[in-house]
Amino acid sequence: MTEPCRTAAPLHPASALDYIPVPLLRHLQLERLRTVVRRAYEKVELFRTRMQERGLRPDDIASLEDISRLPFTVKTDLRDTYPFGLFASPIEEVVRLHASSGTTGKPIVVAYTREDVEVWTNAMVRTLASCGIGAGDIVQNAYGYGLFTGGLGAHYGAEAIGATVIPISGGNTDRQIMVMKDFGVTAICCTPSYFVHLIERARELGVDLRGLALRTGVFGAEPWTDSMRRHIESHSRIRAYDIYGLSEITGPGVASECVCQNGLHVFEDHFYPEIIDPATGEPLPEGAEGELVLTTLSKRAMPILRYRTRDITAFIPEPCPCGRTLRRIRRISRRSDDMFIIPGVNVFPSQVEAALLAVEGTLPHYLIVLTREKGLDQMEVQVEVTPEVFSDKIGALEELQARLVRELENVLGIRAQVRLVEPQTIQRSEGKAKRLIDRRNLAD
Ligand code: DLL
Repeated sequence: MTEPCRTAAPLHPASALDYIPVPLLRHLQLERLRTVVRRAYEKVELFRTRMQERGLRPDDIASLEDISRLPFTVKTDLRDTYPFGLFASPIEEVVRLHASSGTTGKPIVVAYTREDVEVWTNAMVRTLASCGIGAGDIVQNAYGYGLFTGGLGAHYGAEAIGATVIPISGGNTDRQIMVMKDFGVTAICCTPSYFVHLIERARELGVDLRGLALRTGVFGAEPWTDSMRRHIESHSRIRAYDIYGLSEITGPGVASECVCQNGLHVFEDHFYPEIIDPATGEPLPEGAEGELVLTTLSKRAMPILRYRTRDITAFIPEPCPCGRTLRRIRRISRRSDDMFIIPGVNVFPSQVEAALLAVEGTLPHYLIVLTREKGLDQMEVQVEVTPEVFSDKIGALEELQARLVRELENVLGIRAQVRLVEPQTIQRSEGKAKRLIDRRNLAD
């Protein structure tokens, strides 16, 4: 943390729970855990069978530590029970469905009762409040509306907090910029990569975001780095906050940064977090990096026990200067399944991003392309350079390329090829950015 964090705007009443004394929180969590385990056991065959296989009955969960006796749930469990197999409520009580497409095959479907939507809204109100948003803010919601949880999740939260919501959804970038300017937008919700695109398009249209009323960005749904945050903040003069969530657990609203911008507070009264060793499944000591596992404590339509998110993070043991008692997790910079292996070395796209942004003259638009030539894996990093560098002499480009190769080698320990490309060459996304193309199987 480079600067002391400011005090938050007047608190929304829903945020009171963010400051709950820890013993009370643990008590509440245990009560809710026992209820949700019972519900999962009684209503969902998969959970009942898994618990029975372990000789476990709901009453065996007598303390929070007992959570580690429960079986994990993984993404394929949601696929295998597609579409409604994990529902714990009859369809008459389900008021909403969302779905997440995933990379292959059928999507996973998630369900909400009216109470579930209320809990989700409460978590989103607390998310937005912790980013300093409240009544009087004009919120441009550029997360996609539809089966993706980002749009409606942020919408319900922003409306409930009393802000004015513009449900513009993703895409149509020129119109986004017009609305932002003409309506006096003060806060925007979208993916960080889309906001980078907005900055760039605004500049092309002769609009400097630094001169607008915009002051807050609520960014999530994909990994991003602190270097990316610095890029965003300096090009738009906003405070860029990181928010985290996933459809399986609720959508956005699982965890959020506060004004300190140093770790995300988990809304632990609704979502119980654990960090485990992804290889052994064992809980890790406080502060160690591992896979985040989440249990829904309040969900009715689709309770999920010990969901393995594949997202890699760590608890931050120290209390947060903002005064919230909710535990913090570090920014999620990677997923255990977005790692790729290049002869003997494990690489995460976020490491590539950090290396690229450490070198001046590049833009945060990049693509990693993996190929296999004569049985050997090749990694090429395509990165856009600023218009200034691009129009410079060839020598400058070559020097930049050499610097990038060195920086990547420093960070990754391997030599990658770097291809500098003109601004606007790499495809922009309206939602989650695609950073990796793996052509190794095709190229064999
Ligand atoms: O992305 C929900 C969401 C919407 C979160 C808007 C934040 C803002 P899914 O489409 O199910 O749900 O994708 C969930 O996205 O497991 C992470 O791998 C990744 N992810 C979400 N937020 C972050 C973040 C929504 N702040 C998956 N940093 C998760 C890094 C994130 N990764």
